[in-house]
Amino acid sequence: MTDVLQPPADIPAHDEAHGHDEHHGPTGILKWITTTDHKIIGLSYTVTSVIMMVIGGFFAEIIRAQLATPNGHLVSLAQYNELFTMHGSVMIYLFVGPFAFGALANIIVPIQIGAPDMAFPRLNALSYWLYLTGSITMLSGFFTAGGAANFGWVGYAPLSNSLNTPGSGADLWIGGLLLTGFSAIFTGVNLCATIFYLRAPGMTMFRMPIFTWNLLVTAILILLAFPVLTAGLIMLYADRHFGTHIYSVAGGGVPVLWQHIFWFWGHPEVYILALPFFGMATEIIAVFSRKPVFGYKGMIFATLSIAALSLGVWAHHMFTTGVVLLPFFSIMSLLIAVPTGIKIFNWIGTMWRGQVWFSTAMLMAVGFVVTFLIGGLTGIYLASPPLDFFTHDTYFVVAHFHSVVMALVMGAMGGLYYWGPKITGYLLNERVGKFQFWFLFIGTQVFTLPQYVLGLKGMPRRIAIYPHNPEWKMLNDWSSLGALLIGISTLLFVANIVVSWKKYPAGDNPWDAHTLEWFTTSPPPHHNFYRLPPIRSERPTWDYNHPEHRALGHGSHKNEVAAEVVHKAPHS
Ligand code: HEM
Ligand SMILES: [Cu+2]
Repeated sequence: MTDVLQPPADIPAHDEAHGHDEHHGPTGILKWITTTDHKIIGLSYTVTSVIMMVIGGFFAEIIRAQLATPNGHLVSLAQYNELFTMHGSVMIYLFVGPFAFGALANIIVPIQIGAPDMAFPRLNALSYWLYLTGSITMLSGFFTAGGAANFGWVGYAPLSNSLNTPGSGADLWIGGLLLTGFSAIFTGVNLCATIFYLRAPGMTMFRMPIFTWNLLVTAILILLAFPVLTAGLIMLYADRHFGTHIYSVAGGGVPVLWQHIFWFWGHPEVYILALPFFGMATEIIAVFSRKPVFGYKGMIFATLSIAALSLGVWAHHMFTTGVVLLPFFSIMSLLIAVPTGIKIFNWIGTMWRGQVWFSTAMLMAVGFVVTFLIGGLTGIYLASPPLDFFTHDTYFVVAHFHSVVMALVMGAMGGLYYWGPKITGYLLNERVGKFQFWFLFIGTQVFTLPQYVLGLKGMPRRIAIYPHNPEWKMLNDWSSLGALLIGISTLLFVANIVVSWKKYPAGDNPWDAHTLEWFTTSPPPHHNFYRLPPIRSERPTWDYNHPEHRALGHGSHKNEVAAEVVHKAPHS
């Protein structure tokens, strides 16, 4: 058998075609608006979501500046409510999610499984445009007379009804969420269809890269969770404008129903946000330890059980409401620690006795694991009702979820350093990258660790001033300093893009990586591949480049014949 699948005669050989776009049609801005190429859509997602991160981060810096003194006057109390609401909303709804399953997944999943594009390229384009318009809709609340939404990113009833929050900023928040919600649902459909139906010959389910596996599970969670939020938002809108009383006691409704609906989406959402980065960290750690993933199947089953459990823990956000079964939701929440622990051990196992190369991407991945571990361990405390009663609505909670979400920021940066060169064709500067990492990592701990103590001392969340507790100032100052360091890390990232602009050509496979996206060119051609290597394990590119190591891979050699087929784009 041949070692490389040769292109059929009608596909140009890889060198001649490199750099040319064989796709006919509009150019420039029209090309961008009409494109259905998953890589260009993914790049649009990347740029938009990173801008959202900068906007959300800007709000955060204002919040931290306000809290640096006990009686700050930087913003009014009303503006403060808008700021923390929109900070949380922008970060969760408009940055992390779209970055994970819109940007990274869109660009990487089809290439990792040897597909020419997503299964439904036009639906994919629609997802992006819904996301962009939804984001603009939500942010436009700032330009209305009453200001942006101000009831927290969770929009609890009855605070969010038309009596307590009359303005149109709240309606724009609901409208923006409906649009981005549909965007996410369509992406979920697309990812499932792509992964189930467009895998290249030889790419069996248990040879799929862990990143793709995690995105499959993420997509299924999206399909289970997001429609519930969408329904809840429509009911909220009806309560506000059509005279229904679904969430209001006055008309016989139940306010706490909103919390059930919101968190039935909201807790799986935590894993919708995190699983893509788990997958990404798994790949980066394996590549930069120059070893296969330790416990490949164990990782997959851990992901599946995390996803299953995550659907049954929503009421751990509602322990203090008094209307949920505490032991059940507590035990279910604690159980999630088991598969998560398996992952942590597998990551350590992957690095164990490997030749570890601490590139920026690897530092970000390890920073992700360490910081997520801090967030996960403090989550175990919160999953215990008596301890949660003590810390509910304090800065302990703010600290817990910022350990988690700042880990995701490190994950996002790891993804950009690792996969960015594949899609742009150029590497980022490693020295600036390492500075960025250390500012981000140290900044994160300086920002969150004092907040745990503040929470135990009783500082409530969502307060703009604390004039009667000047003793909280010192820890708040540390936290604000951490926020400043994080802000500097973001500036270093922007600076790195500027100084590295088209400077360091990446080549096809700068990291000597494992999976199919590293077999094709950087950036890949219009339909991703001119040829594919035989797929005999979950590391086809590595197998191809290191024939001497092939026996170390997973999977058997039984299906070699299947890989003989040339994978060809179905349409053009
Ligand atoms: C520079 C980094 C960040 C800083 C300095 C920061 C700061 C803050 C602060 C001080 C609060 C508490 C506001 C209050 O309760 O009065 C807050 C709330 C929040 N943050 Fe962040 N944050 C950062 C990054 C993130 C990221 C990356 C995410 C999510 C991906 C995020 C999500 C949230 C959410 C959901 C809330 C709760 C908002 C609410 O209470 O309604 N933050 N942030
Ligand atoms: Cu939760």
